[in-house]
Amino acid sequence: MATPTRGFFGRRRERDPRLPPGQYDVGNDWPVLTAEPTPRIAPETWSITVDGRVEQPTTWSWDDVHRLPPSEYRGDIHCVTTWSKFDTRFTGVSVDTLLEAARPTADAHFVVATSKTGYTTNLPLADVTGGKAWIVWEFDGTPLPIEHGGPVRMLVPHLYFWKSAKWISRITLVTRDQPGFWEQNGYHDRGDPWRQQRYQGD
Ligand SMILES: Nc1nc2c(c(=O)[nH]1)N[C@H]1C(S)=C(S)[C@@H](COP(=O)(O)O)O[C@H]1N2
Ligand SMILES: [Mo]
Repeated sequence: MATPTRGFFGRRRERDPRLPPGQYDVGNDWPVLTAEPTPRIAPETWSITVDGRVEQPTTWSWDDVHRLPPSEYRGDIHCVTTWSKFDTRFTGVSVDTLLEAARPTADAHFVVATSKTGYTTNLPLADVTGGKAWIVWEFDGTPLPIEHGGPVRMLVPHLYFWKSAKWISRITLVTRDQPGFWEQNGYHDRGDPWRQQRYQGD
């Protein structure tokens, strides 16, 4: 009787430990996922405002953000549509730097990120502080393509990518959680890929 050798069936490839459950490695591709027409925003006309429950509402122009201490993210990103992309490199500034200037008040516990297009997404303040969130204008050392949110997008890579608002224009500090565009349409409120928080109730 022929006995299959261990190697024959045992050679299944090890799952990459960087891959959260239910995700696949998209490789060099970077899918575009946008629920609205892509806006054309000239860097000279772009600005970002941090407002709401802050002591010092502040607006930065394109030139202003470039004068802030630069900060880079190197690592992986995960989309709820099941692709993950490894070893990305984004450059911009840490959201911490913006918040240091605007100074959230003690009752600020959540943020709403708003795009120029009107897209919104909500996050606990704790998910955008402590070196976990950026606004970015470069990908792999080149200007962020407009379909990926250029000139400037938010980047919150430890959560599913719908939390990373493209064409970011405003970060508003609020006392209570305010579900954003996808969160009102069935997506999970927090979106942790390691816990597969895809939809409400997950
Ligand atoms: N302004 C805006 N930001 C957005 C979206 C959008 O439709 N509009 N889509 C979100 C979703 S669902 C995902 S998965 C990512 C996709 O980013 P990408 O197109 O650069 O891959 O952007 C997020 N940010
Ligand atoms: Mo998405």
